Amino acid sequence: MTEPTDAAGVRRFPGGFLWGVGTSSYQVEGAVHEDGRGESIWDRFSHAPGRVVNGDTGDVTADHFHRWAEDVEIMAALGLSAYRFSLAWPRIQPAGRGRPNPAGIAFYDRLIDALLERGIRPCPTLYHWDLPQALEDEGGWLDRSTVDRFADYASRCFDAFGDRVATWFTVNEPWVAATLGYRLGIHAPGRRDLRLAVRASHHLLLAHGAAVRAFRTSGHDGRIGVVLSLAPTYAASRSAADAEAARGSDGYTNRWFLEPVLRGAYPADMLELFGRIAGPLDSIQPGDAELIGTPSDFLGVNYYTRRVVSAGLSHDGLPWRVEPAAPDVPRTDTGWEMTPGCLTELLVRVRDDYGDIPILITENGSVWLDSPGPDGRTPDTGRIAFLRTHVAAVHRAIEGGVPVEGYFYWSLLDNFEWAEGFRSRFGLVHVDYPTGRRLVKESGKAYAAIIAANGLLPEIVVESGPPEELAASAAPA
Ligand code: IFM
Repeated sequence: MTEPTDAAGVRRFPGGFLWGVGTSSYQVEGAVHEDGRGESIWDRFSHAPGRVVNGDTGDVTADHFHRWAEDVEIMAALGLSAYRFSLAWPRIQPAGRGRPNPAGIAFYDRLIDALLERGIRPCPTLYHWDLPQALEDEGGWLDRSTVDRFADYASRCFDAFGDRVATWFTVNEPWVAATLGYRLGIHAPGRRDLRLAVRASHHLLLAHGAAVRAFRTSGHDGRIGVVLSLAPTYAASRSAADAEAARGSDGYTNRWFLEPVLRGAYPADMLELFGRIAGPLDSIQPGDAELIGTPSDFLGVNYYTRRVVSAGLSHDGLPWRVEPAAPDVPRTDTGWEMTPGCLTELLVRVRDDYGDIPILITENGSVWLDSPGPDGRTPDTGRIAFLRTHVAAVHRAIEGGVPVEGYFYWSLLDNFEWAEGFRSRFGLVHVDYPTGRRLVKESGKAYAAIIAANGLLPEIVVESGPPEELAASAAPA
């Protein structure tokens, strides 16, 4: 499947490669009280004082609920072949259970049909963190019954949209949902306890497995898989202690999710570590790992940056410390290191360790704070460099034989960036708050050029100069 650099110097991607963008319901939709939508944990959390920068909420955000048709036109103009969005569980089942809300289904019907009319593949995520508050009140992801609720919700989505949707994502970033929501308390529902985070992560993984199983029995054609946020992890030095710390941190962020999903078993070292530090893992029952490992059709990989760790202790006893960003590595406007070379390494590692499961890059993006000038142009050169170097990194992985089948830039629109509110801008399209006016940034145009060429033109990726320098600076410590 390798498509090497062609005679014209274009780094071509395989035919049929998916070029997409991503968003999620709470981050872009707004309209939180319309058409019977129920309350989600993020409505409750964002309205609590002090939880989100500037007191921002998703009440209106990018107003995608009303402006979806315009957004589909923008996607068509960029030449996109796929759109990853999420279904808001509280729009479909306002209280998290029971008969679907017809108006909620109708919204996604309209969106899906319009995408298909423009030749854009709809790729919904079933769960991108907006749990119905009614389920949270019954225990949420700490309670095993939420897994059953989720399987039921997923089945209803397959029934409603399965005739038109060929690509399904189950759960977005269970590590982030569990760690930020239950260990660090900076995402909904705002708990701070490692024991709870481990429990929530297990139930989120079970929810993934239960949804895959429900899909298989639904009789619908199509493919389904989870979306994991993977952080290639490097030791800060060559010392044995730092190497051990890196292995632990990798186990916590990556292997705890990869291994049950792709091998049907939790990693023994992490079971031992969590059992020792967080207490008995009594939420894990016989047969659970097998359910999580129900074969999926692909792996969704979200990649933003690497992680460098050293020996030490976290506030709650995990035996590693995450190092601050290195001063000599370029950073985005949110301070995250730009390390495209680590994306290639990550993809090769996933293939080497877990075999040839097809991979979709389901998120990759960066924050830059440029805004439109008087001429309406947003010259976001940082985002363009990020995009090009990371697309090049994916191409390198494909050349190395990794079966990457698609790339979704995060995000189509500037949107509500969770606890960061609106101050972080991830979009290829600038959104003016509160008017909602959209303006495609220069990065959006650069992405359109990549899509049109199905690859990187030589003037975009050069053999020396900034992009390769960035990749080189990403070599593991
Ligand atoms: O905006 C988020 C998204 O919801 C999940 N993945 C990471 C993105 C950037 O932080």
